[in-house]
Amino acid sequence: ICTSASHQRRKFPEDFLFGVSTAAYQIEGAWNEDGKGENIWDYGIHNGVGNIVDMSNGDVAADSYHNYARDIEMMRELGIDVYRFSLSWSRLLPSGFADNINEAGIAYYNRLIDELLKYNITPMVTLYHWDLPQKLQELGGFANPLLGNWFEDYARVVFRSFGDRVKLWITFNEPREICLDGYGSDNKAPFLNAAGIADYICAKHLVIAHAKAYRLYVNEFKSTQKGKCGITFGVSSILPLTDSEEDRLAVELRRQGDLGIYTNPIFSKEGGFPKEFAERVAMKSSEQGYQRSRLPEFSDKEKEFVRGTSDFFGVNHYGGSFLSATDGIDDRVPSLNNDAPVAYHTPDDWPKSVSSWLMQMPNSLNITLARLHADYNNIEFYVTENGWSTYKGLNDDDRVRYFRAAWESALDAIEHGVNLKGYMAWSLMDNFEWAQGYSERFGLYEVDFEDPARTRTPRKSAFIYKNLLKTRYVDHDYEPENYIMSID
Ligand code: GBH
Repeated sequence: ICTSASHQRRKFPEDFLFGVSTAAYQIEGAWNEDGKGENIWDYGIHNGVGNIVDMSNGDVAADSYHNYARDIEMMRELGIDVYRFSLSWSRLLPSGFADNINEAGIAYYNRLIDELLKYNITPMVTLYHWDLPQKLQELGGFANPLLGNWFEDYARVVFRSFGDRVKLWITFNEPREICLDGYGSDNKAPFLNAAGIADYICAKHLVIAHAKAYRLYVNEFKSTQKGKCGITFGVSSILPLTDSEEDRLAVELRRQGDLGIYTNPIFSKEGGFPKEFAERVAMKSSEQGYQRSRLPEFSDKEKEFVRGTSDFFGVNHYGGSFLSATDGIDDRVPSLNNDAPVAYHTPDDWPKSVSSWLMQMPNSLNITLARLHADYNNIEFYVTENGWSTYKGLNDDDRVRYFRAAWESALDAIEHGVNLKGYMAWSLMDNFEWAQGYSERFGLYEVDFEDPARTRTPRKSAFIYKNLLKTRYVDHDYEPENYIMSID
């Protein structure tokens, strides 16, 4: 049993990488500058397809296209080791295809990468954080089986342009959110809302696209560039509400539908979609009158092609809940909720963020990592996002409370034997929070979105994170002396 006193002196390993995360559409702005093409968020919001709570968009966002030097100054203030950011596909390839490479886009990311390296900050680069070129969406996007070829061609341009300096690659950020939120609902671009069908088609094409990029890296770049290529999933802690067999089975089936359909093809021994979930969707589809399962199949050749194609497992973790079995009759037909129905429960005493979905579950990061470690043993993990939302304001004590608990939980996971290599806070600064616009803030630094200069100011949590990075243990009593930030 660890008392809180002994917790205080548990240190993160010397080679553990600390960082911060961002994503292109959420911070860059400059949506149509210097030859950038339109992406699905530009298109969806400008044409009134997407529903953003505050009617905002990412046209300017934190304007990091112009403010990247200040962003890097903030990273130096914090003392981070690694910066995870994403590339805008349509800034590099305006049509989505590699026929026309936008040199200004290449130059922007060169400036960013070179400035990071100048200060010994390691870039970790995500190729896709939700902003597909609109031209490719018009061809079906992730519903088109050729998506894998388009992604491979894009990845080749990226590896060739930046791989001499970038050694940590992530193909996709959060497959489930891409497919379930973008194709199976109208919460995210392309706002397709074809539940129980398009989300499953997307899942198959996405993992194949991931594997194509990974194999391209291995075959054409890895021996000279010597980097690693992985993928990042959004993983919540989901636990059965009771120890009844029904609750336990309902959670396991749902876990397959939420996560396993993306992770199993890549990380499991047998490959392909998880068996029980595939059987369930096949059965439901037949009951519903479909001539074949709504969940596509993998051929043996495809299974082989996708299996084992990741050097590490990226985890975006925020929170969790208790799940119970339910009959699903209130859900849309077809849908994931109907195929694998569950009801969500969160105790009243869990602290609430300002995001409806995000509550502070005790020891949640360790619960998530321990389970993944058990399922996919010997894999290297990075926590590629972890964070808490507030309204604007610099005194973010509840973010501090959340982070301290998460860091203790990360230390628990390391103690437990999880091969955790690094941790990245979401986010460096406030940004365009997708359907929530600018109404919810995740930043260590506040951004003034009314100010044309998009001034950034450190929150209390920034000082606390800085202290963690300096001491490498969680000091629960630490209070910043003054609120003046500087580069040490
Ligand atoms: C991350 O996803 C994203 O990678 C990042 O871009 C984002 O800014 C960050 O979260 C904070 O939100 O509205 O009830 O349907 C986190 C996982 C899963 C959280 C989907 C929001 C929507 C819940 N996300 N979820 S709901």
